[in-house]
Amino acid sequence: MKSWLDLFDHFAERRTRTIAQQVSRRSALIGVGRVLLGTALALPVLPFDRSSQARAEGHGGGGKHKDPATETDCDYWRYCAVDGFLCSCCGGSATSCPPGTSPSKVAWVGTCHNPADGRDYLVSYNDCCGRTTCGRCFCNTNHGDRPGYRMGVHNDVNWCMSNDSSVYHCTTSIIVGVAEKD
Ligand code: ABN
Repeated sequence: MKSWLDLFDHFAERRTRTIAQQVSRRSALIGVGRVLLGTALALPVLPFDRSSQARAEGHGGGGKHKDPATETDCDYWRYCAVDGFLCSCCGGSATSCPPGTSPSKVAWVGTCHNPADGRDYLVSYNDCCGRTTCGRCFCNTNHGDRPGYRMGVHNDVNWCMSNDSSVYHCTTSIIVGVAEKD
């Protein structure tokens, strides 16, 4: 008595022989080629979720580089030497303190390159004082910062220290000068 496996083998062999007799090698290869080409063309347009790739390339919220960056993004050019929470995310703007806070009397100053016009700008990073820490959009680019034992060139400092209230809220980035062109 033949088993199911033998019957299946027999059926498969008969089908293969019939197909081999009816279909030429060339048309079989053309068929396989069509299937491969169709797959290659169809797969890239299928609606896959590519958002993680976009985020890795910086087109999302916390990515590397976004072009052009806006004033709530840490990689916005004028934030090149900041250490603090961006006031633009805290109810103020890149250049103004949020309501209920006042700008620090002393500040850290950095030099940042503006890719839009190819010039270098002197940027004053004044802290905004008088309300508890904002906690949004922390940005720690710190270009030009040196270790704490070199106090005059160290930026991890609460610049509200000489205001009436030394409570730190967020940091602004105000252009105070432009470098001469070579
Ligand atoms: N300049 C921002 C800041 C505030 C408090 C402590 C460190 C840094």
